[in-house]
Amino acid sequence: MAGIARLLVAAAAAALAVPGLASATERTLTYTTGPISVEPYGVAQQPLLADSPQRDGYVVGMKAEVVDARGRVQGRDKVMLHHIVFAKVGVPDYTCGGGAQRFFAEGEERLALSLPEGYGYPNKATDRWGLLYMLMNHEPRRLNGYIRYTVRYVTGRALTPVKPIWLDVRNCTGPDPVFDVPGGGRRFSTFTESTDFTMPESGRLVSGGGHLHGGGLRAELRNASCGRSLFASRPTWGGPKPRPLLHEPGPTKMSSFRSTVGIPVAKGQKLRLRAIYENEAPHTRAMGIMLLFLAPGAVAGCHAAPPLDVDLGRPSAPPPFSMPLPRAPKGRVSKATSTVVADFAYGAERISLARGTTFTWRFLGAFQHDVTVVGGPVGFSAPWTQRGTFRYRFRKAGTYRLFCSLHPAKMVQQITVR
Ligand SMILES: [Cu+2]
Repeated sequence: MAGIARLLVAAAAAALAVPGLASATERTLTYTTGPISVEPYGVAQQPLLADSPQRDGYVVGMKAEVVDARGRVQGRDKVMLHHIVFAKVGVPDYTCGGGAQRFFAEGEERLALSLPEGYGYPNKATDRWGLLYMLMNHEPRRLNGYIRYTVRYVTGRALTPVKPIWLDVRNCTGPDPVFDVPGGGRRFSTFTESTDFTMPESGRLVSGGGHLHGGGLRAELRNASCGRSLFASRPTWGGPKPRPLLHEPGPTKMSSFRSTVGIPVAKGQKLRLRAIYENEAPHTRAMGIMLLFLAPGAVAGCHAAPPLDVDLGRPSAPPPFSMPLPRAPKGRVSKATSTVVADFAYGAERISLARGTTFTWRFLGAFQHDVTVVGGPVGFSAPWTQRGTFRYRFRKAGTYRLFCSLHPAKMVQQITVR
C-alpha cells in the first residue's frame, strides 16, 4: 500500500512538473576528442577545436577526464592532467582580452564546474569552443587516450547569465603562466605572488575555485578596495604517487564555493588574488589561478560576503616533499660554465661549479625544452624555448637537481656548487 502511494505521489509530481516547464530541459551532453598520443613518460600539449552544444542554452556544469579507447577513465597514477582549458573562440577573455574566453579548466585537482541553481553560462548553437590540453603520461608505454567532457546544459528556459572571470597571478603571459618559489626559507615561511583586477562592472560572484601546484597553501581572494577577505581556496593532498615521479604532486582537490546570493562586488573595485606557497623548499613552475563566475547586476559600495556553500575537501598544509631525479645523471663531471640543451639531452649532465659562477644553457633543439630545478638550495626555472640562452648565477652552495619539465624522464642534470 505504501509502495503504491509513493508511486502515485511520484506520478502526480511528474505530471505537475511537465506543463510548467513545457520545453525546459537539462541534459548531460558527453563529447570525446579525437585520439591523443603521448610517448612513454612524455608530455603532450595542443590546442584543439572542441565540439559544443548545437542549440542555444546555458552551461550549468562541466567536467573532463582522460579515457582510453574503451572509455575507461585513466586515473592520476596513469596520466597526469596538467590542465585542460576550455575557451569560447572569438570572444574576448574577461581579464586578458584577445580572441578566446576561458570559461572552464581542470587540472590535477579536478575542479568541476557547477553553478548554483538558476545561473548559467550562456551559449549559442553557433558558438565555437576550443580546448588546450597538457597531459603527462606516467607509464612506460605510449598513451593513446581521449579527453571526454560532459556538459550539463539547460535549454528552453532563461537563466541568470554569468561571465567567467579568470584571475591568474601571471595572467596574460602566454601558454605557461608559471612562477618559481625559491625555497630556502625558515619553517612556516611563505612566498606570495599576487595580482589585482579592477572590476569593469558590478555584480555578484556566484561560484569560484582555485588552482595551485605542489607546495601551495591557499589561493586567497580579497576585495582590496573594501579591505575584505572574500574566499580562500585551500588544497587537499594525497592520492597515489606514480613512480618515477615526473613532477611535484599537486593538490588532489581545491576547495570551491557556490552561492545563490553571490558575493557583491562593485564596478571600479579591485579584486586581489594572492597565491600563497610554503617557502622552506623550492617549488618551481608554480601557478596561482582562480576562476570566478559573475552575475552582472547593480551593486554599490562595500558589503559583507553572504554565507558561502563551500565544498571544502580535507585541506591541510602541503606534505614535506623532496623530489628525486627520474634517473641518475650520467657522464664525467664537467667544470664547464655552459652546456647545450639539445633534443632530449643536456650536453653535460654532471657539472661542478665554484660559488658565484654564472652558468649558461644554450638551446638548439627542434623542440621546446626548459631548465627546471626540482631540488636544491634555490628554485629557479627557464621558460619553454627552442632557441636562445638562459643564464643563472649560482650564489648558494649545494647540489641542484634539474630536469626539463617537458621531457623529465630523458633530460636530467645535476650541478654541484662548491
Ligand atoms: Cu625537453
